[in-house]
Amino acid sequence: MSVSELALFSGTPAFAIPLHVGAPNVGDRARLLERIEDILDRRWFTNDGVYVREFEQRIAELVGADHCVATCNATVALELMFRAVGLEGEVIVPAHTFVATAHALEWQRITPVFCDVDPATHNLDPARIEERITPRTTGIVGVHLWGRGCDVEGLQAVARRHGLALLFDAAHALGCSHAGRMIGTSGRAECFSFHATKFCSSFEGGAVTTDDDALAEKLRLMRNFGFVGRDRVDYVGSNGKMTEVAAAMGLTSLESHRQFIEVNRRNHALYTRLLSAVPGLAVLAHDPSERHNWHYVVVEVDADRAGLGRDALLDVLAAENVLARRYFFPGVHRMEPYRSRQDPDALELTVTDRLEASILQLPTGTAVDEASIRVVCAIIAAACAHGEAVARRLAAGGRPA
Ligand code: T4K
Repeated sequence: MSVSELALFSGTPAFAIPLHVGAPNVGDRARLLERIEDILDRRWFTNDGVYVREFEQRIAELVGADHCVATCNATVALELMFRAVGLEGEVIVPAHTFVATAHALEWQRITPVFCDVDPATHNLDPARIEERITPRTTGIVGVHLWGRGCDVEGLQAVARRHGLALLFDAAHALGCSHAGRMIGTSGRAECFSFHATKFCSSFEGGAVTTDDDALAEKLRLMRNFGFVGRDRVDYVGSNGKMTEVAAAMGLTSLESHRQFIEVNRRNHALYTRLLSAVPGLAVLAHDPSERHNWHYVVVEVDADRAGLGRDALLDVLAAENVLARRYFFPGVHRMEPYRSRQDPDALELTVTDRLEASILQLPTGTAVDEASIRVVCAIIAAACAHGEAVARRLAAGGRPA
Protein backbone atom coordinates (compact mmCIF):
# COMPACT_ATOMS: atom_id res chain seq x y z
CA MET A 1 0.00 0.00 0.00
CA SER A 2 1.45 3.41 -0.94
CA VAL A 3 1.10 6.42 1.31
CA SER A 4 -1.14 8.26 -1.19
CA GLU A 5 -3.64 5.40 -0.94
CA LEU A 6 -4.24 6.15 2.75
CA ALA A 7 -7.58 7.86 3.36
CA LEU A 8 -5.69 10.47 5.37
CA PHE A 9 -4.13 11.56 2.07
CA SER A 10 -7.46 11.63 0.23
CA GLY A 11 -7.60 7.93 -0.68
CA THR A 12 -10.97 6.22 -0.28
CA PRO A 13 -11.54 4.81 3.24
CA ALA A 14 -10.70 1.12 3.21
CA PHE A 15 -13.99 0.21 4.92
CA ALA A 16 -17.40 1.60 3.96
CA ILE A 17 -18.87 0.50 7.31
CA PRO A 18 -16.95 1.12 10.56
CA LEU A 19 -14.93 -1.79 11.88
CA HIS A 20 -15.39 -1.75 15.67
CA VAL A 21 -13.45 -3.14 18.58
CA GLY A 22 -16.09 -5.09 20.48
CA ALA A 23 -18.63 -5.75 17.73
CA PRO A 24 -20.79 -8.46 19.33
CA ASN A 25 -20.51 -12.14 18.51
CA VAL A 26 -23.86 -13.68 17.62
CA GLY A 27 -24.55 -17.34 18.29
CA ASP A 28 -27.33 -19.51 16.83
CA ARG A 29 -30.12 -17.02 16.04
CA ALA A 30 -32.80 -19.69 15.64
CA ARG A 31 -31.99 -21.09 19.08
CA LEU A 32 -32.09 -17.62 20.64
CA LEU A 33 -35.45 -16.80 19.05
CA GLU A 34 -36.83 -20.18 20.13
CA ARG A 35 -35.84 -19.40 23.73
CA ILE A 36 -37.36 -15.92 23.54
CA GLU A 37 -40.64 -17.37 22.18
CA ASP A 38 -40.66 -19.75 25.14
CA ILE A 39 -40.10 -16.88 27.57
CA LEU A 40 -43.00 -14.96 26.05
CA ASP A 41 -45.25 -18.03 26.13
CA ARG A 42 -44.49 -18.76 29.77
CA ARG A 43 -44.87 -15.11 30.81
CA TRP A 44 -41.94 -15.22 33.21
CA PHE A 45 -39.56 -12.41 32.29
CA THR A 46 -37.24 -11.86 35.28
CA ASN A 47 -36.81 -12.67 39.02
CA ASP A 48 -34.74 -15.85 39.12
CA GLY A 49 -36.39 -17.55 36.12
CA VAL A 50 -35.47 -20.90 34.59
CA TYR A 51 -33.14 -19.40 31.97
CA VAL A 52 -31.23 -17.39 34.56
CA ARG A 53 -30.83 -20.50 36.69
CA GLU A 54 -29.60 -22.53 33.74
CA PHE A 55 -27.19 -19.75 32.76
CA GLU A 56 -25.82 -19.63 36.32
CA GLN A 57 -25.34 -23.39 36.31
CA ARG A 58 -23.46 -23.32 32.99
CA ILE A 59 -21.16 -20.52 34.12
CA ALA A 60 -20.45 -22.24 37.44
CA GLU A 61 -19.57 -25.44 35.54
CA LEU A 62 -17.37 -23.60 33.05
CA VAL A 63 -15.32 -21.80 35.69
CA GLY A 64 -15.42 -24.60 38.28
CA ALA A 65 -17.15 -22.55 41.00
CA ASP A 66 -19.71 -23.82 43.53
CA HIS A 67 -21.93 -20.79 42.93
CA CYS A 68 -22.74 -18.27 40.22
CA VAL A 69 -25.06 -15.33 40.87
CA ALA A 70 -26.08 -13.65 37.60
CA THR A 71 -26.73 -9.91 37.52
CA CYS A 72 -27.93 -7.19 35.14
CA ASN A 73 -24.33 -6.14 34.37
CA ALA A 74 -20.83 -6.53 35.78
CA THR A 75 -20.74 -3.07 37.36
CA VAL A 76 -23.67 -4.02 39.61
CA ALA A 77 -22.04 -7.43 40.18
CA LEU A 78 -18.91 -5.62 41.45
CA GLU A 79 -20.99 -3.35 43.68
CA LEU A 80 -22.87 -6.29 45.20
CA MET A 81 -19.66 -8.29 45.66
CA PHE A 82 -17.84 -5.41 47.41
CA ARG A 83 -20.81 -4.76 49.68
CA ALA A 84 -21.51 -8.41 50.49
CA VAL A 85 -17.88 -8.95 51.50
CA GLY A 86 -18.06 -5.86 53.73
CA LEU A 87 -15.35 -3.73 52.14
CA GLU A 88 -15.05 -0.21 53.54
CA GLY A 89 -12.46 2.55 53.96
CA GLU A 90 -9.84 2.11 51.24
CA VAL A 91 -9.37 -0.64 48.67
CA ILE A 92 -6.35 -1.11 46.42
CA VAL A 93 -7.08 -1.40 42.68
CA PRO A 94 -5.13 -0.93 39.46
CA ALA A 95 -5.68 2.33 37.55
CA HIS A 96 -5.06 0.42 34.33
CA THR A 97 -8.65 -0.90 34.11
CA PHE A 98 -12.10 0.12 32.94
CA VAL A 99 -13.46 2.91 35.13
CA ALA A 100 -16.23 0.61 36.46
CA THR A 101 -13.75 -1.23 38.73
CA ALA A 102 -13.12 1.98 40.69
CA HIS A 103 -16.62 3.45 40.36
CA ALA A 104 -18.19 0.35 41.90
CA LEU A 105 -16.17 1.11 45.05
CA GLU A 106 -16.62 4.88 44.99
CA TRP A 107 -20.39 4.45 44.51
CA GLN A 108 -20.41 2.88 47.98
CA ARG A 109 -18.15 5.54 49.47
CA ILE A 110 -15.18 3.18 49.52
CA THR A 111 -12.03 4.97 48.34
CA PRO A 112 -10.17 3.28 45.50
CA VAL A 113 -6.42 3.60 46.02
CA PHE A 114 -4.57 3.15 42.75
CA CYS A 115 -1.56 0.91 42.44
CA ASP A 116 0.81 0.40 39.52
CA VAL A 117 0.86 -2.70 37.32
CA ASP A 118 3.52 -5.10 36.12
CA PRO A 119 4.70 -4.10 32.61
CA ALA A 120 4.81 -7.73 31.47
CA THR A 121 1.32 -8.76 32.61
CA HIS A 122 -0.49 -5.37 32.67
CA ASN A 123 -1.94 -6.59 36.00
CA LEU A 124 -1.55 -5.42 39.62
CA ASP A 125 2.07 -5.68 40.72
CA PRO A 126 2.09 -7.39 44.17
CA ALA A 127 5.46 -5.76 44.91
CA ARG A 128 3.88 -2.30 44.74
CA ILE A 129 0.86 -2.96 46.94
CA GLU A 130 2.36 -2.66 50.42
CA GLU A 131 3.38 0.97 49.86
CA ARG A 132 -0.35 1.76 49.34
CA ILE A 133 -1.67 0.03 52.47
CA THR A 134 -2.88 2.28 55.29
CA PRO A 135 -4.83 1.56 58.51
CA ARG A 136 -8.02 2.17 56.49
CA THR A 137 -7.28 -0.49 53.84
CA THR A 138 -9.74 -3.40 53.85
CA GLY A 139 -9.17 -5.12 50.52
CA ILE A 140 -7.36 -5.67 47.23
CA VAL A 141 -9.16 -6.01 43.90
CA GLY A 142 -7.13 -7.58 41.11
CA VAL A 143 -8.27 -7.23 37.49
CA HIS A 144 -7.42 -10.06 35.06
CA LEU A 145 -6.87 -7.58 32.25
CA TRP A 146 -7.29 -8.81 28.67
CA GLY A 147 -8.15 -12.20 30.22
CA ARG A 148 -4.59 -12.76 31.46
CA GLY A 149 -4.55 -14.03 35.02
CA CYS A 150 -3.19 -11.78 37.78
CA ASP A 151 -0.32 -12.97 39.93
CA VAL A 152 -2.94 -14.55 42.21
CA GLU A 153 -0.36 -16.20 44.49
CA GLY A 154 1.57 -12.94 44.97
CA LEU A 155 -1.64 -11.05 45.75
CA GLN A 156 -2.80 -13.79 48.14
CA ALA A 157 0.47 -13.52 50.06
CA VAL A 158 0.11 -9.75 50.53
CA ALA A 159 -3.59 -10.06 51.41
CA ARG A 160 -2.84 -12.75 53.99
CA ARG A 161 0.03 -10.79 55.53
CA HIS A 162 -2.20 -7.76 56.10
CA GLY A 163 -5.54 -9.47 56.76
CA LEU A 164 -7.15 -7.97 53.65
CA ALA A 165 -10.02 -9.33 51.55
CA LEU A 166 -8.92 -10.38 48.06
CA LEU A 167 -11.41 -10.12 45.20
CA PHE A 168 -11.13 -10.13 41.41
CA ASP A 169 -12.67 -8.27 38.52
CA ALA A 170 -12.68 -11.00 35.89
CA ALA A 171 -14.81 -9.04 33.38
CA HIS A 172 -12.41 -10.01 30.55
CA ALA A 173 -11.52 -13.48 31.70
CA LEU A 174 -14.35 -15.92 30.94
CA GLY A 175 -12.84 -19.12 29.57
CA CYS A 176 -9.32 -18.20 30.73
CA SER A 177 -7.12 -20.06 33.17
CA HIS A 178 -4.39 -19.15 35.62
CA ALA A 179 -1.84 -21.70 36.83
CA GLY A 180 -3.89 -24.36 35.05
CA ARG A 181 -7.14 -23.52 36.91
CA MET A 182 -10.07 -21.71 35.37
CA ILE A 183 -10.39 -18.12 36.51
CA GLY A 184 -13.50 -17.74 38.69
CA THR A 185 -12.58 -19.00 42.14
CA SER A 186 -9.46 -17.02 43.02
CA GLY A 187 -9.96 -14.87 46.08
CA ARG A 188 -13.32 -14.85 47.86
CA ALA A 189 -15.24 -14.05 44.69
CA GLU A 190 -14.82 -12.92 41.09
CA CYS A 191 -17.02 -10.90 38.70
CA PHE A 192 -17.61 -11.54 34.99
CA SER A 193 -19.14 -9.30 32.33
CA PHE A 194 -21.50 -10.41 29.56
CA HIS A 195 -21.80 -6.96 27.99
CA ALA A 196 -22.41 -6.86 24.23
CA THR A 197 -18.73 -6.12 23.64
CA LYS A 198 -17.51 -9.19 25.54
CA PHE A 199 -16.82 -12.35 23.57
CA CYS A 200 -19.70 -14.13 25.28
CA SER A 201 -22.62 -11.75 25.63
CA SER A 202 -26.07 -11.61 27.20
CA PHE A 203 -26.67 -8.14 25.65
CA GLU A 204 -25.98 -6.69 29.12
CA GLY A 205 -25.12 -8.96 32.00
CA GLY A 206 -22.73 -9.90 34.75
CA ALA A 207 -22.12 -12.58 37.36
CA VAL A 208 -20.33 -13.19 40.63
CA THR A 209 -18.76 -16.63 41.11
CA THR A 210 -17.59 -17.98 44.44
CA ASP A 211 -17.06 -21.17 46.46
CA ASP A 212 -18.32 -19.42 49.59
CA ASP A 213 -21.88 -20.70 50.35
CA ALA A 214 -22.79 -17.92 52.78
CA LEU A 215 -21.50 -15.21 50.47
CA ALA A 216 -23.46 -16.63 47.52
CA GLU A 217 -26.64 -16.68 49.61
CA LYS A 218 -26.09 -13.06 50.68
CA LEU A 219 -25.45 -12.00 47.08
CA ARG A 220 -28.71 -13.63 45.95
CA LEU A 221 -30.66 -11.71 48.58
CA MET A 222 -28.88 -8.44 47.90
CA ARG A 223 -29.53 -8.82 44.16
CA ASN A 224 -33.28 -8.93 44.90
CA PHE A 225 -33.81 -5.96 47.27
CA GLY A 226 -32.80 -8.09 50.28
CA PHE A 227 -36.01 -10.13 50.27
CA VAL A 228 -35.70 -13.40 52.21
CA GLY A 229 -39.36 -14.29 51.74
CA ARG A 230 -42.40 -12.73 50.15
CA ASP A 231 -42.76 -10.08 52.88
CA ARG A 232 -39.48 -10.15 54.76
CA VAL A 233 -36.35 -8.07 54.08
CA ASP A 234 -33.11 -8.69 56.00
CA TYR A 235 -30.55 -6.64 54.06
CA VAL A 236 -30.30 -3.37 52.20
CA GLY A 237 -30.60 -4.87 48.75
CA SER A 238 -30.64 -3.53 45.25
CA ASN A 239 -32.21 -4.58 41.98
CA GLY A 240 -29.35 -6.39 40.28
CA LYS A 241 -31.35 -9.15 38.59
CA MET A 242 -30.60 -10.57 35.16
CA THR A 243 -33.63 -10.83 32.86
CA GLU A 244 -34.74 -14.05 31.18
CA VAL A 245 -34.08 -12.64 27.71
CA ALA A 246 -30.53 -11.71 28.74
CA ALA A 247 -30.03 -15.23 30.11
CA ALA A 248 -31.41 -16.69 26.85
CA MET A 249 -28.82 -14.68 24.93
CA GLY A 250 -26.13 -15.68 27.44
CA LEU A 251 -26.94 -19.37 27.07
CA THR A 252 -26.99 -19.09 23.28
CA SER A 253 -23.61 -17.31 23.31
CA LEU A 254 -22.18 -19.92 25.67
CA GLU A 255 -23.19 -22.70 23.29
CA SER A 256 -20.97 -21.08 20.64
CA HIS A 257 -18.20 -19.88 22.93
CA ARG A 258 -15.66 -22.41 21.64
CA GLN A 259 -16.21 -21.24 18.06
CA PHE A 260 -15.86 -17.62 19.15
CA ILE A 261 -12.58 -18.46 20.89
CA GLU A 262 -11.32 -20.28 17.82
CA VAL A 263 -12.05 -17.26 15.59
CA ASN A 264 -10.40 -14.93 18.13
CA ARG A 265 -7.36 -17.20 18.32
CA ARG A 266 -6.97 -17.28 14.52
CA ASN A 267 -7.41 -13.50 14.28
CA HIS A 268 -4.87 -12.96 17.05
CA ALA A 269 -2.34 -15.23 15.30
CA LEU A 270 -2.81 -13.42 11.98
CA TYR A 271 -2.39 -9.96 13.53
CA THR A 272 0.68 -11.21 15.39
CA ARG A 273 2.26 -12.62 12.22
CA LEU A 274 1.51 -9.63 9.98
CA LEU A 275 2.45 -6.96 12.50
CA SER A 276 5.68 -8.70 13.46
CA ALA A 277 7.01 -7.29 10.16
CA VAL A 278 6.47 -3.72 11.41
CA PRO A 279 9.35 -2.49 13.61
CA GLY A 280 8.29 -1.07 16.95
CA LEU A 281 4.93 -2.86 17.09
CA ALA A 282 4.29 -5.83 19.37
CA VAL A 283 1.04 -7.74 19.78
CA LEU A 284 0.62 -8.79 23.41
CA ALA A 285 1.20 -12.55 23.57
CA HIS A 286 -0.46 -15.05 25.91
CA ASP A 287 1.05 -17.87 27.92
CA PRO A 288 0.57 -20.96 25.68
CA SER A 289 0.23 -23.20 28.76
CA GLU A 290 -2.97 -21.40 29.85
CA ARG A 291 -6.46 -21.37 28.36
CA HIS A 292 -7.41 -18.07 26.80
CA ASN A 293 -10.36 -16.40 25.07
CA TRP A 294 -8.08 -14.22 22.87
CA HIS A 295 -10.77 -11.53 23.00
CA TYR A 296 -8.51 -8.46 22.94
CA VAL A 297 -5.81 -7.81 20.35
CA VAL A 298 -3.56 -5.42 22.26
CA VAL A 299 -0.71 -3.76 20.38
CA GLU A 300 2.11 -1.92 22.10
CA VAL A 301 3.56 0.87 19.96
CA ASP A 302 7.15 2.00 20.45
CA ALA A 303 6.86 5.38 18.68
CA ASP A 304 10.61 5.80 18.13
CA ARG A 305 11.00 2.49 16.37
CA ALA A 306 7.62 2.45 14.63
CA GLY A 307 8.10 5.92 13.13
CA LEU A 308 4.68 6.91 14.40
CA GLY A 309 3.03 7.24 17.80
CA ARG A 310 -0.02 5.35 19.06
CA ASP A 311 -2.42 8.31 18.71
CA ALA A 312 -1.28 9.04 15.15
CA LEU A 313 -1.94 5.40 14.27
CA LEU A 314 -5.43 5.63 15.76
CA ASP A 315 -6.08 8.71 13.57
CA VAL A 316 -4.81 6.96 10.44
CA LEU A 317 -7.04 3.97 11.16
CA ALA A 318 -10.08 6.12 11.98
CA ALA A 319 -9.79 7.81 8.57
CA GLU A 320 -10.09 4.32 7.09
CA ASN A 321 -13.17 3.58 9.23
CA VAL A 322 -11.19 1.26 11.50
CA LEU A 323 -12.23 2.38 14.99
CA ALA A 324 -9.36 1.01 17.05
CA ARG A 325 -9.43 1.92 20.76
CA ARG A 326 -6.92 3.06 23.35
CA TYR A 327 -8.28 1.24 26.41
CA PHE A 328 -7.92 2.50 29.17
CA PHE A 329 -6.58 5.95 28.38
CA PRO A 330 -5.85 8.12 30.35
CA GLY A 331 -5.95 5.67 33.29
CA VAL A 332 -8.64 5.78 35.96
CA HIS A 333 -6.34 7.78 38.29
CA ARG A 334 -6.47 10.60 35.73
CA MET A 335 -10.28 10.62 35.54
CA GLU A 336 -12.64 12.48 37.86
CA PRO A 337 -13.37 12.39 40.73
CA TYR A 338 -10.08 10.57 41.38
CA ARG A 339 -7.74 12.95 39.57
CA SER A 340 -8.60 16.09 41.57
CA ARG A 341 -8.48 14.43 44.92
CA GLN A 342 -5.06 12.73 44.62
CA ASP A 343 -1.79 14.20 45.69
CA PRO A 344 0.20 14.73 42.46
CA ASP A 345 2.85 12.17 43.48
CA ALA A 346 0.23 9.44 43.77
CA LEU A 347 -0.80 10.21 40.19
CA GLU A 348 2.59 9.06 38.96
CA LEU A 349 1.99 5.42 38.17
CA THR A 350 4.92 5.02 35.79
CA VAL A 351 4.03 1.72 34.15
CA THR A 352 0.32 2.54 33.92
CA ASP A 353 1.08 5.93 32.36
CA ARG A 354 3.43 4.37 29.81
CA LEU A 355 0.86 1.72 28.85
CA GLU A 356 -1.97 4.28 28.57
CA ALA A 357 0.21 6.25 26.13
CA SER A 358 1.40 3.34 24.01
CA ILE A 359 -1.21 0.60 23.62
CA LEU A 360 -4.16 0.22 21.29
CA GLN A 361 -6.73 -2.50 20.62
CA LEU A 362 -7.64 -3.71 17.13
CA PRO A 363 -10.98 -5.11 15.91
CA THR A 364 -11.43 -8.84 16.27
CA GLY A 365 -14.21 -11.39 16.88
CA THR A 366 -16.57 -13.04 14.43
CA ALA A 367 -17.48 -9.69 12.81
CA VAL A 368 -13.93 -9.38 11.44
CA ASP A 369 -12.71 -11.65 8.63
CA GLU A 370 -9.19 -12.52 7.56
CA ALA A 371 -9.28 -10.20 4.52
CA SER A 372 -10.17 -7.23 6.77
CA ILE A 373 -7.29 -8.03 9.13
CA ARG A 374 -4.89 -8.08 6.19
CA VAL A 375 -6.15 -4.64 5.11
CA VAL A 376 -5.87 -3.24 8.67
CA CYS A 377 -2.28 -4.51 8.93
CA ALA A 378 -1.40 -3.13 5.48
CA ILE A 379 -2.70 0.30 6.55
CA ILE A 380 -0.62 0.17 9.73
CA ALA A 381 2.50 -0.95 7.84
CA ALA A 382 2.12 1.79 5.21
CA ALA A 383 1.52 4.48 7.84
CA CYS A 384 4.58 3.43 9.86
CA ALA A 385 6.78 3.18 6.74
CA HIS A 386 5.85 6.79 5.93
CA GLY A 387 5.70 8.01 9.51
CA GLU A 388 7.13 11.48 8.83
CA ALA A 389 4.72 12.22 5.98
CA VAL A 390 1.80 10.97 8.07
CA ALA A 391 2.84 13.05 11.07
CA ARG A 392 3.16 16.17 8.84
CA ARG A 393 -0.27 15.53 7.36
CA LEU A 394 -1.85 15.14 10.78
CA ALA A 395 -0.13 18.27 12.06
CA ALA A 396 -1.46 20.18 9.04
CA GLY A 397 -5.01 19.29 10.01
CA GLY A 398 -5.49 15.97 8.26
CA ARG A 399 -6.71 14.55 11.56
CA PRO A 400 -10.15 12.99 11.14
CA ALA A 401 -13.10 14.37 13.12
N1 T4K B 1 -14.50 -4.31 34.66
C1 T4K B 1 -13.80 -4.28 33.52
C2 T4K B 1 -12.34 -4.60 33.56
C3 T4K B 1 -14.42 -3.98 32.30
O1 T4K B 1 -13.71 -3.93 31.15
C4 T4K B 1 -15.81 -3.69 32.30
C5 T4K B 1 -16.47 -3.34 31.07
C6 T4K B 1 -16.50 -3.75 33.52
C7 T4K B 1 -15.82 -4.07 34.69
C8 T4K B 1 -17.97 -3.47 33.62
O2 T4K B 1 -18.74 -4.39 32.87
P1 T4K B 1 -20.27 -4.03 32.44
O3 T4K B 1 -20.90 -3.30 33.59
O4 T4K B 1 -20.19 -3.19 31.18
O5 T4K B 1 -20.88 -5.39 32.21
C9 T4K B 1 -16.95 -0.97 26.65
C10 T4K B 1 -18.05 -1.73 27.35
O6 T4K B 1 -19.22 -0.92 27.45
C11 T4K B 1 -17.68 -2.21 28.70
O7 T4K B 1 -18.61 -3.24 29.04
C12 T4K B 1 -16.28 -2.83 28.71
N2 T4K B 1 -15.83 -3.20 30.00
C13 T4K B 1 -15.28 -1.86 28.10
C14 T4K B 1 -13.92 -2.46 28.01
O8 T4K B 1 -15.69 -1.55 26.79
P2 T4K B 1 -16.93 1.49 25.92
O9 T4K B 1 -17.06 2.75 26.66
O10 T4K B 1 -15.77 1.34 25.02
O11 T4K B 1 -18.30 1.09 25.20
P3 T4K B 1 -18.83 1.36 23.76
O12 T4K B 1 -20.29 1.41 23.85
O13 T4K B 1 -18.11 2.51 23.15
O14 T4K B 1 -18.52 0.04 22.94
C15 T4K B 1 -17.23 -0.31 22.52
C16 T4K B 1 -17.19 -0.63 21.04
O15 T4K B 1 -18.05 -1.70 20.71
C17 T4K B 1 -17.55 0.52 20.17
O16 T4K B 1 -16.47 0.68 19.31
C18 T4K B 1 -18.80 0.10 19.41
C19 T4K B 1 -18.87 -1.39 19.58
N3 T4K B 1 -20.21 -1.89 19.85
C20 T4K B 1 -20.77 -1.60 21.05
C21 T4K B 1 -22.03 -2.06 21.35
C22 T4K B 1 -22.65 -1.73 22.68
C23 T4K B 1 -20.89 -2.63 18.90
O17 T4K B 1 -20.36 -2.85 17.78
N4 T4K B 1 -22.14 -3.11 19.20
C24 T4K B 1 -22.74 -2.86 20.40
O18 T4K B 1 -23.87 -3.34 20.63
O19 T4K B 1 -16.91 0.37 27.03
